[in-house]
Amino acid sequence: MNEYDAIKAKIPGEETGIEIKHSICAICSPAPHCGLTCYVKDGELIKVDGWKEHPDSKGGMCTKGRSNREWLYRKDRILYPLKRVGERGEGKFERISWEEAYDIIAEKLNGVKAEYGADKVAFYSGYNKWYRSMLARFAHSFGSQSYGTEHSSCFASGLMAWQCATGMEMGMNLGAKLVIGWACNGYYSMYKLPMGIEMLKKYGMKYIVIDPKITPASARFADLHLRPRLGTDGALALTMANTLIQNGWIDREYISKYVHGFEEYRESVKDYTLEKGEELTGVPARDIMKAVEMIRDARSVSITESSAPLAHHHNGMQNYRCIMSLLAITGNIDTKGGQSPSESSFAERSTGYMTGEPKFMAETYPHNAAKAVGADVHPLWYALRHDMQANDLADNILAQDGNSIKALYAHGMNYRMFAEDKRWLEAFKKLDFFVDVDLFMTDSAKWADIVLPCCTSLERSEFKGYPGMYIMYTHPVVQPLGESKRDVDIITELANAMEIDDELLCSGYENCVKYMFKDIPVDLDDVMRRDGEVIKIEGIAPYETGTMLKNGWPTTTGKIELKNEIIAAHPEWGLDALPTYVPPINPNPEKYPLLLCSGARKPNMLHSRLHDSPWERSLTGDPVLEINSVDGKRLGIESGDEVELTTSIGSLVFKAELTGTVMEGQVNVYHGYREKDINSIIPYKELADPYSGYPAYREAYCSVRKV
Ligand SMILES: Nc1nc2c(c(=O)[nH]1)N[C@H]1C(S)=C(S)[C@@H](COP(=O)(O)OP(=O)(O)OC[C@H]3O[C@@H](n4cnc5c(=O)[nH]c(N)nc54)[C@H](O)[C@@H]3O)O[C@H]1N2
Ligand SMILES: Nc1nc2c(c(=O)[nH]1)N[C@H]1C(S)=C(S)[C@@H](COP(=O)(O)OP(=O)(O)OC[C@H]3O[C@@H](n4cnc5c(=O)[nH]c(N)nc54)[C@H](O)[C@@H]3O)O[C@H]1N2
Ligand SMILES: [Mo]
Repeated sequence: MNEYDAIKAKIPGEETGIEIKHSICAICSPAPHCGLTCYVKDGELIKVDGWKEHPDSKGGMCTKGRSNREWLYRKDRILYPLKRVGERGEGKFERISWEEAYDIIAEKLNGVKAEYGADKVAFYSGYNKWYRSMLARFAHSFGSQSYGTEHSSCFASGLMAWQCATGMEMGMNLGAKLVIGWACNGYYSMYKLPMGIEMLKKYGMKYIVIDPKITPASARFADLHLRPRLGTDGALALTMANTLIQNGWIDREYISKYVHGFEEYRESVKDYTLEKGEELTGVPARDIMKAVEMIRDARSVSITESSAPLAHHHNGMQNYRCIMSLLAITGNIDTKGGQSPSESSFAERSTGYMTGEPKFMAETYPHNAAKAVGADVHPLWYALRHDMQANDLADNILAQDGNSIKALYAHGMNYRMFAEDKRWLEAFKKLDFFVDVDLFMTDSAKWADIVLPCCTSLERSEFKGYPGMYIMYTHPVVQPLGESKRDVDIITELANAMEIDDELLCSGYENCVKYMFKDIPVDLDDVMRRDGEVIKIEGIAPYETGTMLKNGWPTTTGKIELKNEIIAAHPEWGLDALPTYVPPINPNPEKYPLLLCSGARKPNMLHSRLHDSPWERSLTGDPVLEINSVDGKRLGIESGDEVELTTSIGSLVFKAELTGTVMEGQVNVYHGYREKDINSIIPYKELADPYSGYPAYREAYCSVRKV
């Protein structure tokens, strides 16, 4: 018996002094937030495990979850409020009290408001989701529309595509007979998804993988694996659509009843023959046909939602619309087994019950203030999201004109998540004032004037909803380290110090959540008392398939729009109202013959988060550049060689790894490494998606040579 099993065998037992408590892992955010069983001795977390009784994660846990103890006690945790004493970026700070920190921030932000207007302060959140409703309301009640998040690069583009089609958020349906894993490798990015699919495949579900890379998903359960060149998915989808239409394998009745713009769409796709599809995507025509036949033969079809890989392209949002239009013409939206409505109900998770969170965030929105940053550059983003496209913030600051943001208040700012990220360091220098709230003294926090310490999910109380009508309220497993506080308390206390005219916000997180839940049949005081329990909310009827089809969609026409009427009404935007395809842009094909995909997920790492956790880092390994063996040989490169990767804005040196999993003509690099910061050489503006404003992290053209 090893030491841990020996301790476990004794639990529960007074002689060990070990307490068992439950919490959630917030390293991935918002989903899956797996339940944790925590072992605590003398106030210290000694071990975490999966929480078997948790209705959503059921004891499951990945290595990232396993590293929660290391994450909690990381050496670079910020323990006290800090004030900059050196130059910006130098990382020299002195400890101050919370009162002093709030006084300084209140004076500075209210000062910018008095001198330049509230709209000259931007509010930003990185990947974390749980406090966002409070941060958004804080920005709005202060008077600024420029509240933005990591959604500027993640998730919202797909949502915008659905907003164009159905006016609302939609989700994959695992009840489908055929699921298309379109740019999805859940084994690395969301371990519960492949577990479900493996089970459903035993009952006859068919699965198509569409991914240039060979992945565990393509190897383990693809009945068919199509490998388009990066960013050509739109052309593939339109070819499939045209083939379905030409052969009459579409649902005419469904289209005539529920779909708007079919005739124009049909006309626009008619040149996408199988031959043209093969030429544009590299997928053999016979394989495209096989996929089309599988769609024809399936009683129901659903497609995985893509937050990132499909969206991170110049034609990202449109590619996504092209893909989802396949479901509209085959009658697979809001029908049994088809894509179904899946609105985020609380803290960006779809739970089955709809809270008043959107109202809470929107009701103090300053409609008369200057438009959010990015509204002029990415008007569709602004029309559908109404907030800041954070990718445009650096250039807005650097412009130093009458529209430039003067102060930035951020929770979890990580400048390296943005393409062409060096712009941000220049922009930080130009700001009058910058506050960052983080767990760790990150390379971005070093540029702030005031750095505030927040605490982890293990040190805080938080409401969390799960699919299946669940709700829970966590209790701290250990006391917050140093003087760190919950993000939501920092926002509340600051709102009070700034004398923000918003009584509800100033009354604190628990009151705000009660307000959001006021129409839900659950007693939140009772939920708060029940430590370590996940509670099922009774008395809400689940969504009935077909309701939206029957009642009409929240689009201009009330139908599923193949032709989007919001875009059609704004010809000055220069955007297509139909789902259209534009190939990846190559500024110089001779100089840059290879396509670069940066950021496909890897187990054991999450964005910038775990590279400084020694155990996780040991599992992750050092940065490499993956290149197809044929290309490698042609370029005289062996595995382990140093190679220089060059894009139109810069170069980085990597160790090469020759592989058969990456397609010829492409290379793959992982993001998140500070020492090989791939976003420092990915151009932003010239490749950005004009619809969503997303960077093309997955289709920058490049060259590779041995050094
Ligand atoms: N090249 C390339 N770039 C990418 C991507 C890609 O695929 N390729 N993916 C994009 C996508 S999809 C995403 S989602 C983004 C993610 O990018 P980011 O939003 O930058 O994500 P993280 O680095 O995980 O987290 C940001 C910060 O939040 C801090 N943090 C962690 N927990 C808390 C907390 O509870 N409170 C506070 N206040 N801070 C906390 C972390 O320490 C970190 O400094 O990256 C994008 N960038
Ligand atoms: N371990 C781990 N898990 C994570 C994260 C993490 O950083 N680490 N991040 C989380 C976040 S914020 C997100 S957004 C999700 C993303 O999770 P996923 O949506 O699964 O995204 P990726 O793993 O980036 O990409 C999935 C596959 O898409 C393929 N792909 C890339 N570009 C294209 C393309 O143009 N066309 C097609 N057809 N395929 C393409 C890649 O080769 C890859 O195999 O993961 C979440 N889960
Ligand atoms: Mo993401």
